[in-house]
Amino acid sequence: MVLLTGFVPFGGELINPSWQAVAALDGRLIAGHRVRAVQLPCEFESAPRALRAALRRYRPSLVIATGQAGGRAGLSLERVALNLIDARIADNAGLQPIDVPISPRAPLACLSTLPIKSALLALRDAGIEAEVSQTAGTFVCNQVFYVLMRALVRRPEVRAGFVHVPWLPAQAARHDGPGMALDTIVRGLEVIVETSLNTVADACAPAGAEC
Ligand code: PCA
Repeated sequence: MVLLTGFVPFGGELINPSWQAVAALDGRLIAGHRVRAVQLPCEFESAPRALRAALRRYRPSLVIATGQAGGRAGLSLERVALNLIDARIADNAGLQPIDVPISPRAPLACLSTLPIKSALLALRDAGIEAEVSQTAGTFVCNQVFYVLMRALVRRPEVRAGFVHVPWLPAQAARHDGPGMALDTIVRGLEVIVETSLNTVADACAPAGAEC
């Protein structure tokens, strides 16, 4: 099966598009795989536990964790999970760790094992705005991404990664920033799941960035 995770609202928002989108895919059959959606708390202490419990419970063959990245215009296929927390705001439990590793003595970074380039091309073909992102930030999403990749380090056959999604239109209007319709986010995640299940070797296409 395919495990999708999304987050509860955080940072004063009333909704989190990541959860709304994966919840819409819960129970769906994609390329012969049943989709299960699990909601994660936006808390440094409990999110990794909830993720590990879901991995044990469902034994998925593909895992895509998702979260809200307000201010980004398209779906962000995250490339790198950093072993670092630097919380700009407190999490939903009131914790604000600054400059601490997620896992002491573990590697500084892990890379997504999703075929992010093939997914990028498939999203563009579907007319859905998307990019490969070189940073998932240093908050709870990056922590969950890092914990996910470490949990699967000895199971390379289980592909996993992280996708950030934009604000929904109503949130975007309040922030005067870019947004994306829920249907488009849902369709985009479906495209990423399909591509991840159907691709053996990732495409070779440029998606880097200059500074
Ligand atoms: N986005 C936050 C945490 C939860 C979410 O949906 C982040 O990008 O870290």
